[in-house]
Amino acid sequence: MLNYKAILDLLGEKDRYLILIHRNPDGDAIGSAEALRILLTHLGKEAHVLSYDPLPRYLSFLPTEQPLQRRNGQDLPEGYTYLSVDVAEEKLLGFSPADLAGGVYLKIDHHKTGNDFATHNFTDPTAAAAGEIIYHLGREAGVSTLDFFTACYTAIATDTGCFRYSNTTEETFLIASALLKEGIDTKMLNAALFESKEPKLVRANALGILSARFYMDGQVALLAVTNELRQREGLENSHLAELSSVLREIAGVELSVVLKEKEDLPGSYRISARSKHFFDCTALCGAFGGGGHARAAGGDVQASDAEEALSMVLEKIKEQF
Ligand SMILES: [Mn+2]
Repeated sequence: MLNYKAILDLLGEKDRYLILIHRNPDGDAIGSAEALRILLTHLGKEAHVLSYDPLPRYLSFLPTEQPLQRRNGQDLPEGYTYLSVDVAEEKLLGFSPADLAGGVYLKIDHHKTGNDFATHNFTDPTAAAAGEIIYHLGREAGVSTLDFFTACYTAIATDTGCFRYSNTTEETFLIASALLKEGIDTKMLNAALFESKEPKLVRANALGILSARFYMDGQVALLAVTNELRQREGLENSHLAELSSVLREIAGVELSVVLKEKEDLPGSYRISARSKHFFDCTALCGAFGGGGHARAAGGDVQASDAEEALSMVLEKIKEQF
């Protein structure tokens, strides 16, 4: 198993890097990738973040350099070594293996499930966010800029739901304390990350709460978002990001599952599962070819319509609950 020093040695061996993140990037994806980019620049390397999807607007305040995106199917820039952060499985990159000449050199992740798709792989499932790992790497490398600490905070605060979710550990608070000592502006950051919701996202949350179905004495909340609903309401993926955690916030709900029909693949639904205390979301999502964390996981289900998709998932929940 690699340690921080060994990872820095590996990073020392190449000169030009592209940092890959997962599709529909969240605060940990962009925060940890931006922090790693700053770290690599500190080491004298050339580095850029490369994202398949655009950043959600609420995160656009963060990067000091906006991520690269492939335009109109053109080839990716040549001569770079690929790294990935916060990506559990290769298919979440969006880019195909054929796109990524030479493959991924180093994978840094914190998901409990996933596969070692890179030449070198470092996964710490005890880290609340990939940003915790990059924070330690940065300390080891002597990075001390405010931009670096701000990116780390964004990663950690978002993946822990502002230090509320069960992945939050003593270590998480110790890092957060150190970041505050470094002078990051938590007032500005928390307002930008948690109190700057787009009206459409709030509307999607409201619609979700009103149309969710509850089972097993209210312990299970299920919701399907169809392409028809998306079009009618003009909702983008980023507007649907909070649905599963919003449903989990309801008293008595142990498990919330949201099925989102894929815009580019009608009849295929992305499963987003969240649990509060005990239900293992990786087991549920594992039954649908996915994975993640015990309290938050994802998968995919194919069905002829939303009703069928919901009943397939509900059946599996009843087996496992
Ligand atoms: Mn993460």
